[in-house]
Amino acid sequence: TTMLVEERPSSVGDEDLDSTAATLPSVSKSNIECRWSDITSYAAKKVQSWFQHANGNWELGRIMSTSGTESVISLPDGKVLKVNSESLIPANPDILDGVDDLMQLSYLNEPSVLFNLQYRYNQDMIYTKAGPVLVAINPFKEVSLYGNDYVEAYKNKSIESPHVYAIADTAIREMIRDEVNQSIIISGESGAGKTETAKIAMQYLAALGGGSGIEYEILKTNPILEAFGNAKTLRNDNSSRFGKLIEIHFSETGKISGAKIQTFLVEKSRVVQCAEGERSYHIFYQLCAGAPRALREKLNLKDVDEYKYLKQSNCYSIAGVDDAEQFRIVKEALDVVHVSKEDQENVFAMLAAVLWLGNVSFNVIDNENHVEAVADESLINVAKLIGCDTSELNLALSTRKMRVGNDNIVQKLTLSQAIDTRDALAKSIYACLFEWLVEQINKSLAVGKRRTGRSISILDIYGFESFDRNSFEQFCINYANERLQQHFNRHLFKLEQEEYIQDGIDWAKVDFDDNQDCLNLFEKKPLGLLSLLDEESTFPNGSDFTFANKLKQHLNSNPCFRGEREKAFTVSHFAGEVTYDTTGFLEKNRDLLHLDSIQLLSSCSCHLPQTFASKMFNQSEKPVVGPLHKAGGADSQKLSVATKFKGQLFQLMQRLESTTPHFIRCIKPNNSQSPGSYEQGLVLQQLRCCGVLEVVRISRSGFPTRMSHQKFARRYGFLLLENVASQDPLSVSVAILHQFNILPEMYQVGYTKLFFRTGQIGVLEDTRNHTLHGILRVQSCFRGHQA
Ligand code: AD9
Ligand code: MG
Repeated sequence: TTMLVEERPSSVGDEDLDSTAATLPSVSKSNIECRWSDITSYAAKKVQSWFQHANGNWELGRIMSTSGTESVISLPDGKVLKVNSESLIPANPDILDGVDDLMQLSYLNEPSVLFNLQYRYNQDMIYTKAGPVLVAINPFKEVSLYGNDYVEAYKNKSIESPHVYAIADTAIREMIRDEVNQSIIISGESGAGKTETAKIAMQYLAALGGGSGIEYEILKTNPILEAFGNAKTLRNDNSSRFGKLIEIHFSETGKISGAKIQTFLVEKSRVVQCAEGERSYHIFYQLCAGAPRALREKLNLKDVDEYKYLKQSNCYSIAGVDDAEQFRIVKEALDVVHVSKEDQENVFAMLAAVLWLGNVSFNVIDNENHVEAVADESLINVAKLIGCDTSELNLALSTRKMRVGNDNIVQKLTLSQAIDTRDALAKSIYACLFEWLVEQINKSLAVGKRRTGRSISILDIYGFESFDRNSFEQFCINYANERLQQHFNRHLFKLEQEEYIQDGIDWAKVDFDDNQDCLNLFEKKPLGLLSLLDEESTFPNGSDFTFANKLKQHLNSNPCFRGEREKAFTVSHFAGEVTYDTTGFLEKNRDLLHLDSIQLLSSCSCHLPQTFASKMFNQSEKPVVGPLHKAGGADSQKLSVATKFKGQLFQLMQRLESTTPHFIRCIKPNNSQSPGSYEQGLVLQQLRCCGVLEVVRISRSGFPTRMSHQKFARRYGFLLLENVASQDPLSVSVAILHQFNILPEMYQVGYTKLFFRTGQIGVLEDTRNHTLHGILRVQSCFRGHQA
């Protein structure tokens, strides 16, 4: 019998008959193409179709009959409905349920994609490929997909299912094979799982490239950065309030040799104000809960509810989190990255200073509402902690030195001005502390002077945000996402294009719309959103209102822009329209710290503030010439926040541009951070926003399936009904295409390969499988007879 199996029918002439026979289900599963051209023929086959309920959810139904524009469908619960045929969307055959790459779906419509992801999610298969992109759906519970066994399995390639480990593994291999730096770019909205995904990728890289011990330090940066840069928000108990790029360096032998962290735009405003139910940065609560007695006494620490900055949001703890224990973990991590005990204490002193600053209050001293700080415990503590006199501190908080013409004058501040000055000081101390920490970590992780190796960068940046009310923070975040999206599009498009050009394909047919128009709206000079914002920010009399008017005046003809009532405007982002309220834009963009505060910090005796003060001076674009203080204007000519951010983004893009990118898109399946709940509408909105459907669309508009002329002719040649005169693979291929009536727009013939649109190969594959089945059946009958 063995002999007989090996005896292949000569007409097949296929090199992989045996393997095909063994894997029939998976071959047909990946390639079946449904070519029913109209709903009538669906009905004939009682095919499955998507039906949308009034609440927006999709359900799978079976078409029972169709007449005219109406169809009768039956739903799983037994209900039978008469619906408009046009409202039905074709569903994939059962055999495609839960495929691990969305590209394998015959129908890539929204409900099919949603259902496929849900089908997998219900079985804890949280990872799915969407062509070149990995989609990760947050499980909100522990899933047993990680750890040493899994690392080993992905390393040995004994598991193939989509995973962050697989992405990290590909990155390492390609880095070594191609000698090109790699990047893993993680995006998704708040709470979708970006930071966790980044950590999972880091774990894999550390496991494979470990050995020197530096990988341990790299992993320990996570608890530190999370303590200082994450906070509980309404969306995520551990929300990152900064963007992060970590570049992990490898030696020539593939071992980790060091790392470098770059951070982007930390949300400073959270230090002085946060919404009800949210928290400020974790580290404040950790310090208050976990500081040992000696430290408490030294810093005069109180309980969290005695600090106004922490008290205002009415939320002190996070379910399931022990802040005191976290404090211990952070201190240990600081030890690991070589922050000395002395510096650690300085850091804690600065945190305490920020907390006490929030408690500083003011007394009105005259009838023009001018104020003076109350010389109470808080003022005394702040002065002690930052190392200055209470009187100096009081002056810095309640007056402003100005230069008018040639005269120096001292202006007294009103209550609201003094509060702003106090808060600006607190925000600056915190932001500088954060920057200083990142610097220390980088020193500890520094790659040796011989930078011969290669690197893998992991980007964990805030995702696209669209709230009821969107402010300057969303404006910056969404601009960043617009830039990232362009990188994403360009890259995926470019790859395709290169292969088409190489094979002589008319790639102009692959139409593609990018988001250049929206980026231009932001970046064009002088009439773009960023330029106009900066211009208005330098005008002494500029206000949010004049800014909004200026936008309307100059940008209303731009198709991506729409002026709104009052002080608002709308931008058409790639992920949807967002309306921004300009309130606070100018102030946040100027981000002024008055020179008095800078001088105060540079003169005080504590070691850290001096480092900060020099940082603040360094932020100046150029040496400040002429009068330092302009009445009502900027105190120092430092870069605006938006301009600085734009510069950072350009640098980031340049760095990413020189790497081979791997994209991971995280999805949040529900808004309650709870396991097992998959809200279709929410998932769909994110798939649209983060461009997953777009990628699938791009891939569809391209020709993702490729096969050489030889392989194609070998694989399907035996299906030809008529003999082809010439036996060259190209002629055979063309004859096959004609026989199966594959439409001309569905394929392209290249010099060496045939290129097909998604799913086109399916019909051929299906027929081939049927024919092979038939042949095998005949064979086994034959075998039976012999026996
Ligand atoms: V934000 O933009 O920083 O607000 P992220 O970073 O996208 O957000 P994060 O990684 O913090 O979200 O995930 C939120 C929570 O989801 C985590 O705290 C975990 O409780 C949960 N999560 C995310 N990914 C996983 C996972 N792979 N396994 C288990 C997860 N839990
Ligand atoms: Mg995060």
